[in-house]
Amino acid sequence: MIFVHRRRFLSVAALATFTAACGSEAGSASRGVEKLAFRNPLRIPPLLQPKRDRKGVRTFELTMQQGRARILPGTQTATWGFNGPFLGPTLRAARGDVVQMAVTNRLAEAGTVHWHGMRLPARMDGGPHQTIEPGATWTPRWTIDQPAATSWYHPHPHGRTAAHVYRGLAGMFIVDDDERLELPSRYGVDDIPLILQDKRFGPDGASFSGDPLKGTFGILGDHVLVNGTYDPFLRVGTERVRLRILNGSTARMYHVGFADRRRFQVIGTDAGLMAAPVEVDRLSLTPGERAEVVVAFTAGEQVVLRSFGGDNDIDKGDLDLLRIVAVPRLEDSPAVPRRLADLAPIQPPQGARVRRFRLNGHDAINGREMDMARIDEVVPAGAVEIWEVENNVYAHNFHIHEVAFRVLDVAGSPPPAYTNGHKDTVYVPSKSTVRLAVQFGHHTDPASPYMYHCHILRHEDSGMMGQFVIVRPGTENQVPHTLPGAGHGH
Ligand SMILES: [Cu+2]
Repeated sequence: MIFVHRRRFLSVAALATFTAACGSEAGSASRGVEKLAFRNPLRIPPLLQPKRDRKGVRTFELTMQQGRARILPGTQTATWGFNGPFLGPTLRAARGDVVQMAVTNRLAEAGTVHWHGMRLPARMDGGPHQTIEPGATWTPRWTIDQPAATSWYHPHPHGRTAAHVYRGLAGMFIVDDDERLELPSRYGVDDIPLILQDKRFGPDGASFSGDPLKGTFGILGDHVLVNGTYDPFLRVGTERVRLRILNGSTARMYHVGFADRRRFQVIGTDAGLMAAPVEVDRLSLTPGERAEVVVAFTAGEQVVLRSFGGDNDIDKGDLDLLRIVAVPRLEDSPAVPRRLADLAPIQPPQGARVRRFRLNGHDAINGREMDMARIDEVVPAGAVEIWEVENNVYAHNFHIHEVAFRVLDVAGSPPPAYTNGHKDTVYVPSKSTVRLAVQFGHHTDPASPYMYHCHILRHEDSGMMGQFVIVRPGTENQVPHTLPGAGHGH
């Protein structure tokens, strides 16, 4: 009885806190984290059309800028965005395409843009070394060479990533390949991007509030925006809809499912389609992780997509995300194919190299803070290694640039079946070790590192990050472990 009473007390207290917080939003119609009114049509980020030159190179032009966005009713919020006030357009390219990005920085401070999930040369990766000064344009170019996937892009300036992402610099990057699968694939019609981001608003909603470098995790917001839309609904006109869900938050973990507990099919993980769909009623995403799912609807129904609360400190409370409204007559959709990708599991060879990474507190790995001038690991091109990530403290996750990995086990147990595809970011629960089979690429460059880090941005910015280079096999011992001119710290 005491337990029940205490829970009731907590929920009332939480509601009171929320109501007080909302009271400061002038004219706000916010209904609290549990009861959205679903008044606003979900914004679908526009597809950015690239310019094609005579050689077929596709150039995508992105400009980082400040702006003001209408998010809460009756007010404008100061934000940052790509090619607009808030968030960025969706990039889309196919395997084999030669793409060039022309990223112009119109902010008052230096930034970078990292292509999260892209397999590319380190100098094109947009990590903390590829700084774009105010007024400058950065033009990385590479050939898309990876399976179809839902990737994304966001800044990665060392010590400033949380601030840049929180203000709104993020967008989706869809990779296609020539697989002919009968999956929903009409962008914005039956193939819907969902970028989940939690925010706190300052007085009158004039800006986002909170310090992303404070506390254990930085900011855990009380409002969840989907594609930058507050209180959103989505009307669907097909029997099945594919959702590409990206956790673009700085710290929050979502346990995504439907209010009516309906089951749906997971078809893709971070790095692409799975071998076969996995049916679930819920899936978890920590910052930076993606999932592609297919959901079935019946004509005329309405259902709420929700994040269910958990006990991992970064996932407190149930949060409504989106109401989906099916029109009275739905277009037929083919069933989800039983086989999706021709996906060989990433298999470490006998005697594979094992590397161990201990996450320390909120700001170090293996006892060392990130140092821009230090190479921590040297990996031969094409290697498959076992990386063991140990976490003896509170919630963390782990992202490795450039690679695809398979989660071998979490605290000694197999991971949930729906994560059994290729990934680049993984949750590392408190007091556990996660083992990964990591497949490295073939772009060698002993002088340009890739990053691995916790994608809780408060931790990444504080130094829970390290650097590795990929080199020609046999040359590992010739690589200097300091980078001249890289500078230390941030
Ligand atoms: Cu962390």
